[in-house]
Amino acid sequence: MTAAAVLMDANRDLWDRITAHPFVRAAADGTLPREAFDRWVVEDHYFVVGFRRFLGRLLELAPDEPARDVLAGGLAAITPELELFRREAADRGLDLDAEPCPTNLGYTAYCQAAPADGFAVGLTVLYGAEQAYHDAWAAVRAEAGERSPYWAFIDNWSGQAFADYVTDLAALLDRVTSGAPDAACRRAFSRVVSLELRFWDAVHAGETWERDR
Ligand code: MP5
Repeated sequence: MTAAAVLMDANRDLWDRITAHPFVRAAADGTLPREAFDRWVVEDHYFVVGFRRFLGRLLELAPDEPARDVLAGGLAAITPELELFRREAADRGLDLDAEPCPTNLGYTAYCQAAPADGFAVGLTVLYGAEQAYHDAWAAVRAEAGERSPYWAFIDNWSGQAFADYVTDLAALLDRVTSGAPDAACRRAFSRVVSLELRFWDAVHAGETWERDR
């Protein structure tokens, strides 16, 4: 079994809840309320801004040129992605400086902290987040067509280029863990799966910092 297969197998139940999440389903069948997608644009833009800084750190820790090639490819793809978010936010009149919700702040901060636990743990976090986004948007793509208002985003994470990148990340993870992710990697992957699910929950429900005292 590959490292990716070991990690996925251990988290299959939660993984299936990501791809069947009500936000993902509604984006696929065209019933997603406008405010929900607006929320996602602002929250995910925040996540990607933080994720780019995380990727930069991971690139610095990479053990060799083949690893740096894969990570540098991912880093390069983020600029056009951020431009897509900026255009969408401008079209929708959204404020990208809005405060992220607690779950998003926590997830983004977790990604940025992960490289402190070493390259293998950081790469596990990267692979988990990218595979989760690929699978979620591939589930949207399976139902929604090119005429979906979300097509640019759907294609960004479910197209061939991104699928190849995720495959390369899985192969790199297999190499650096010798096919057997250690306890720290397994824990990092489980956290990412839970945080992905909570991210969709938060964006769908409109989580805020307000709380009952
Ligand atoms: C990604 C993302 C993928 N944009 N948002 C979440 C919540 N998880 C994963 O990262 P990228 O950099 O957009 O490929």
